[in-house]
Amino acid sequence: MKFLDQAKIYIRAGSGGSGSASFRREKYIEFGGPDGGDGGNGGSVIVEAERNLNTLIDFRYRQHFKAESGKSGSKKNKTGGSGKDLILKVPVGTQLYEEDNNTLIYDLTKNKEKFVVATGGKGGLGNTRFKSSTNRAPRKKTDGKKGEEFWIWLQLKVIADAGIIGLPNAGKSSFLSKCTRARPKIANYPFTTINPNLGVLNMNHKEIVLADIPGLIEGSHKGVGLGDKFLRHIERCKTLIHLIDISEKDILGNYLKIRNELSKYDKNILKKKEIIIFNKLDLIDMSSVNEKLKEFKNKVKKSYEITSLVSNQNFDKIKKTIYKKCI
Ligand SMILES: Nc1nc2c(ncn2[C@@H]2O[C@H](COP(=O)(O)OP(=O)(O)O)[C@@H](O)[C@H]2O)c(=O)[nH]1
Ligand SMILES: [Mg+2]
Repeated sequence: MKFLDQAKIYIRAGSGGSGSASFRREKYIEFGGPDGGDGGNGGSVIVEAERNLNTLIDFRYRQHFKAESGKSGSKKNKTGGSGKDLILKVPVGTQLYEEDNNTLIYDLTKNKEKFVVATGGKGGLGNTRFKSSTNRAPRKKTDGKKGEEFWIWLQLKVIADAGIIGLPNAGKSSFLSKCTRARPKIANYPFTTINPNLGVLNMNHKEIVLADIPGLIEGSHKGVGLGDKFLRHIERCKTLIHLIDISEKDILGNYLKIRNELSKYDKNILKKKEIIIFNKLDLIDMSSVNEKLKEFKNKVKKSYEITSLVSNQNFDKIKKTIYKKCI
């Protein structure tokens, strides 16, 4: 499976460059003074959130990340160059944990947000710094400080205004691509989606971030199918868009199956705002649609929308509902 929503990496900030011990040598001056410059500071390791990324897969192939060290100082009081910072790009919603994978260091929740995880070491002092009235020719200089280094865990928990949930094949990915410019994989077999895809719905000058949460199935809280990996992403969505294929035999059962899975993972998820959408109206005749909806309405006293993603039926109305529940 390609999707990776946690990764352990080793980061090392650059060390400071050492100070220089040097003396001026000029042709007609017999004893030149000290002129050793300071070392440059080491580069830091900085983590930056990037909306266009949606997995931590890059961190599976590479585990060690090191920022550049500072350069040593040199004669003529030249300070060494600073080491370059290393910037690690991660998806928005990535949390940084200490090596125990339990103590939160930082939560990157906004696009372009940056956090310095490991600070580079300060550069050492050149011998010029140690000149005094009693010591005019100091040989003393100091080394740069070491940069910070340690293991950390990255954990991705997608943040979206609405998470699109439902059984495999309900039309979640199709729905995302209808609402936004995201282009998730769409196919007529379960589990085509293995990354939570994000898309932005633009309405009334507002941006609503939608996440296509891959197939939840019965037992997914126990790790069956791909589902449990993704349940954690739902935690941070404000609203749930629950898609149900109306052409399926037991639409009420299908609805309850997903709700049941959510509640087993975390009861609080059931308190989130909900938009129920019946999809694939084009596949069955109107009289059976009405019959099925009547039964559903009797048991679940909630409002719902109906559509066909093939014919775009009611789509403007659905977008307005999303806007109302998400903004
Ligand atoms: N006939 C019909 N097919 C649909 C509709 N919406 C989605 N599909 C098809 O159902 C299949 C599964 O859709 P997909 O978006 O991949 O479902 P997901 O597994 O929930 O992401 C694809 O073949 C879609 O083309 C619809 O309203 N009507
Ligand atoms: Mg899909």
